[in-house]
Amino acid sequence: MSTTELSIGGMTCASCANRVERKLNKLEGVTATVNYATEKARVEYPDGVSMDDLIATVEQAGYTAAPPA
Ligand code: 9UX
Repeated sequence: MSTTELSIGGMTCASCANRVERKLNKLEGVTATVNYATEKARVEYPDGVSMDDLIATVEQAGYTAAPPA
């Protein structure tokens, strides 16, 4: 299990954060909380999920995601 904080781009209303959150939480073993104000997603994810999986999931929802610097 790992934890990361992704920077989310493209969210233009608070519901966007909920959309991103639900998408990430659909991944097996993933627990995500997205903060619209800070544009950050705190994500706990299992060994079977990669950083690229997380980013691809956010991008499929129509937003951008970047790992911590
Ligand atoms: Mo708000 Mo975001 O109307 O995809 S939900 S812009």
